[in-house]
Amino acid sequence: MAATRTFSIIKPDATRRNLTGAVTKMLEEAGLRVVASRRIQMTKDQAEGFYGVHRERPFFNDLVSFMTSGPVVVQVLEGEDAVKRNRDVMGATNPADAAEGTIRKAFAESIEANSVHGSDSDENAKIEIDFFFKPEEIVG
Ligand code: IDP
Ligand code: MG
Repeated sequence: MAATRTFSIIKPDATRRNLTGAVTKMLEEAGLRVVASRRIQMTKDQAEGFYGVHRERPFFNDLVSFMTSGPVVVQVLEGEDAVKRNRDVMGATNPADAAEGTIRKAFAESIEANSVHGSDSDENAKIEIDFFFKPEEIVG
């Protein structure tokens, strides 16, 4: 099967605890390759745009505040069935439900501060990658 791409964010709760390397190691051990990476301070506009699908959810404003509360690392990951592979190693949204061996089980602080984002479909992966990266910034 051909390699595909997905989009990942190491969230502020993880960068604050200096877990960028630890999270990336788990992604790599799951068979994903970092083909683009940038550490940024997300603006309110960026966070609102990125999470636009959640605009009507009760936690939207808190989520935007959280995602702009510190640096994040935006990454493009490549591997076989990358979207599913990444979702599997991330674990459930709520760390209380996350399986052993997943990033959220190991590191997440709460259902909100859950250490990582990962695209949920190939379509959204493309949209999310394009939101943060130019084609020439992705080197596989
Ligand atoms: P996902 O990140 O596992 O795909 P989504 O439902 O897409 O989960 O939610 C996006 C993000 O919004 C979550 O990762 C988490 O940071 C936050 N979030 C989701 N549900 C809740 C909630 O019930 N309370 C607070 N924050 C939430
Ligand atoms: Mg999601």
